[in-house]
Amino acid sequence: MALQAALLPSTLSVPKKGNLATVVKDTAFLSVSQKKVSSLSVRAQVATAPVATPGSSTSSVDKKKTLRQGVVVITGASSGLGLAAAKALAETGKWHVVMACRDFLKAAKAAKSAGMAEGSYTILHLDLASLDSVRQFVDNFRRAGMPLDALVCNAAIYRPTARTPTFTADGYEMSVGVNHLGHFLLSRLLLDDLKKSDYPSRRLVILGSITGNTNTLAGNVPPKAGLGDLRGLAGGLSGPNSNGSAMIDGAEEFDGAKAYKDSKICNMLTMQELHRRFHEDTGITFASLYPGCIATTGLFREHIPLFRMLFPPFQKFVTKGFVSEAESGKRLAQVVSDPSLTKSGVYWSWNKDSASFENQLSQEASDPEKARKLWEISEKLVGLA
Ligand code: NDP
Ligand code: PMR
Repeated sequence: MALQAALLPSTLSVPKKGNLATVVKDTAFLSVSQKKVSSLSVRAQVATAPVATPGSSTSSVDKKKTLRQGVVVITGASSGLGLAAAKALAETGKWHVVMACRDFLKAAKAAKSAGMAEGSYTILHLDLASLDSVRQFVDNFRRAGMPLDALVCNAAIYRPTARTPTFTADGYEMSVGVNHLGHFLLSRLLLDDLKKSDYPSRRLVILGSITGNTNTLAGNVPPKAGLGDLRGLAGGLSGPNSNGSAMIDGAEEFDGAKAYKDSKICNMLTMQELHRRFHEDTGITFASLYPGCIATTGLFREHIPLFRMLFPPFQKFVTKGFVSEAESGKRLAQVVSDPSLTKSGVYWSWNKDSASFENQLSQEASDPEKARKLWEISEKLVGLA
């Protein structure tokens, strides 16, 4: 069937996009943003314990509290879901969005053309394909003096046609390096900042996907996700002193589509491991989600043109799993800030009427032993252990 042939990963390859990263070093610019964060406050009902925050005050008359703006960091906010969620959150006036992006100019243009109000966001450079850049981002963020109330690990790359691996600055296979290892280090470092926040509901959100879950039809489209016994990751994922495999399961042959799906299992396992290790002590909400099939985003930029043409109508009219960028942005914004989604350790999804529900992960994506092992190996690879 022509449609199936077009939608299944092909062997054609498309040139990789160049990286036009610009590093933000201007601390004057950062301090302007900081001022904006603390000076803009939002009237809101606070149901939780009182918070002592800059810009907050209590009225003994109406028992209302002025809640300061929350600060949310969103990785990969220069396009697709990340940009749509950044816009949705910024528009409420309740959030200042830190857009953590590898391409400063692209992010600046994207924010402008999305109509985001000046002062509602700050762009900071982050290239998840470099662990040094992740550490530098954390330093820059801290120097900016903003609190951290929510972190969204959203950025990702998908290399469906790649038959040979490419590598991060640290020598790790690119999909796992960017989608999982970069975010793993970022989450671990920023956890301290989330702990320090006095915001009523602090959240750490990591994007998952249906295609990483083999308990779904979409998750059974080949190549299927599967981490095996993690021998490829433990073997260094082709980095320095690696055992040679660029696949997490240690497979000899590289498969770009599987590498992405594997990285999504890592994202969902990491969220649950964070929940087990830190939720009770810190009260931070850890969550993951499948936002729906946003078939029009840049995620598919490396796929063949025929796929990019047929995928949106296929998802709209055949699977009916299609969701617009704007709608997916609202869903992610909900996971960041909706008072009814405070439960930790949940993988959220939405039904046809766009109502959220707690979804079931596949056996592998919810295996606590695998999550622990993944955590320990990842710690070593990012230099935390
Ligand atoms: P996009 O390609 O539109 O967005 C991905 C973002 O990640 C871009 O902003 C991109 O930056 C950024 N990025 C890529 N590499 C790096 C890097 N090395 N450092 C920093 N940022 C980087 O894709 P989507 O919006 O579709 O994807 C967003 C998330 O949603 C992903 O986690 C994806 O797995 C998930 N998801 C998507 C689905 C879909 O149907 N699209 C379905 C399920 C989950 P740049 O703009 O510079 O390229
Ligand atoms: Mg899938 C039954 C529903 C369904 C849903 C919700 C998705 C979502 N897909 C479904 C079914 C199918 N897909 C079927 C039956 C086929 C065979 C024709 C199919 C094919 C297919 C391909 C080739 N689908 C894909 C691809 C991709 O390259 C995308 C991918 O795997 O990216 C990793 C993809 C996706 N399908 C989805 C979603 C959400 C994706 C992409 C994004 C992601 O998981 O992040």
